Amino acid sequence: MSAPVDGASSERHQRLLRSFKARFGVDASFVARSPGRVNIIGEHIDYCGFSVLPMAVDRDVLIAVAAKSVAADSAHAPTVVLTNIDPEKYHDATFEYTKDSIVDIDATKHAWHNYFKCGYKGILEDIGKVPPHLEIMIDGNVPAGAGLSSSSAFVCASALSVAYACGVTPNKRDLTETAIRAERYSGVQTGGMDQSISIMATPSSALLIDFYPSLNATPVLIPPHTRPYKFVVANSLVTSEKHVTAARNYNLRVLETRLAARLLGAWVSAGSADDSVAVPRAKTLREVLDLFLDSQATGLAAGFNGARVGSRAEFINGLRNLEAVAELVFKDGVYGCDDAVTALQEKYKGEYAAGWVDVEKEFCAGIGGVYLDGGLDLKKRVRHVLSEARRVLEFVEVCGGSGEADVLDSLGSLMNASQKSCSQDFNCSCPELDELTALCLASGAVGSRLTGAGWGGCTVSLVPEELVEDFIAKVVEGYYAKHGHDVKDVGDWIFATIPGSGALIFE
Ligand code: NG1
Ligand code: MG
Repeated sequence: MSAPVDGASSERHQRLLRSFKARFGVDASFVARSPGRVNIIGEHIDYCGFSVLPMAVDRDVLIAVAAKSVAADSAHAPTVVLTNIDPEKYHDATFEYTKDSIVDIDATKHAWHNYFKCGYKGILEDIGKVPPHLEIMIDGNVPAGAGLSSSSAFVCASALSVAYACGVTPNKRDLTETAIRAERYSGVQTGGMDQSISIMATPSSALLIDFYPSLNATPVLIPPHTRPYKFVVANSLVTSEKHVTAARNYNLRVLETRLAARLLGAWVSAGSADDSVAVPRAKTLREVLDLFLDSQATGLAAGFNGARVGSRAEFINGLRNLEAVAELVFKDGVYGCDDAVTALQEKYKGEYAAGWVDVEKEFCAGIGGVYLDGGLDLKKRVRHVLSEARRVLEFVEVCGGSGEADVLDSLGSLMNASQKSCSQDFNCSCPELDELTALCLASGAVGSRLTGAGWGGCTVSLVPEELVEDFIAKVVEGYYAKHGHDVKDVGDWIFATIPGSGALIFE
């Protein structure tokens, strides 16, 4: 078993191996790991098909594995014995492989091992192997429900560990695609950001992750040469368990943006000169944008000088124009081209609108039920998504710049604009996150925003390196002490981080 690269994780590594041996009486044959992530900018736009800019953190999920082959003539199905380094908090679980469904996952009853089952089911469907018996011990130190993607780190490490136990080492892209699909078995209509960064991260850089027209990852070096800086993560300590609140939060936003894309797409196509053109059903806002940029049919599209997107600058202008169009289409709640929303809102108001599926199965695929009692505010959601997609590209432009000018303030102001848009247009912040980001800016950060799904969880701040120590002291005093949290654990709540590596196997 090769020791991992840095001191801290090797102590934790050795502790896991010792606990594994004590529990199972044999040595683990390997350890899989996959990290959590911080999203620097690009929130709630991955499931809309737009690019995002996350980086891996040094918190991860470690999975120690021993595999025992199933005798060919054995009547027994392969089993999995799942244990955790903290057995009091996470009780053991055992389950069996079944030929037809591999393993059943009850998304309505959250259990800590559901995420392992997601990875197990997803990878075995894709590699088409019958697994050996598995003895597993898990040690995760990505804080749960904190917006650092503990769930995806868990699913990615699980899928990797099961593939490896079956003698398969999938390439990073295939493993990422599997993990994105697999996590949806947990009941959350996730985008693809978390799994992509967890698996494909490269040390010392963030990744620009594109989902359209296909999955692609480009390392982005955030310029240290202007002023040395750190990204500091600070947890609001408001736990937001997505699988619990999805029907009113996350999944509802997925539905709103999908509906918005549908209406924008229909509106644009409805303007087509040739009425016989079937209205293409746009699935993501990104495809709507391409519809605009490709289509010569509507006067509005002409406003985007109709050319196929060549440069980032043209694409950014296209986003700006589409923001203006969306303001027009979704003004004052009149949906421009389709009163489907009004009808649905009346029909399902206040109920658990599982009824969406009778609207159009393919349209709502994977959404499950959502509560419409909070109403649907498509104009604000679209304004956030399109402006956020533009901010990501502007952030990358600034990073790629010549480097003489001091760019930290430009990067910081893009992060601040993101926080404002998340809070005021996408309504995925909360009072504690609004308070904490404001305090971070008052304590020396040049930029500060919620990171991950929001509704709680962590913030990420861009802090000039010489101010980091003073910054942390001010936030500990002004937030954790003020709210009566016992500051002895503060190291787990607020920490400076640098981009870390992605999924790995240690033998
Ligand atoms: P969190 O909740 O921080 O793991 C979620 C989604 C991402 C993305 C962000 C918002 C899952 C597993 N992850 O991240 O795809 O949509 O919210 O940008 O649902
Ligand atoms: Mg998560």
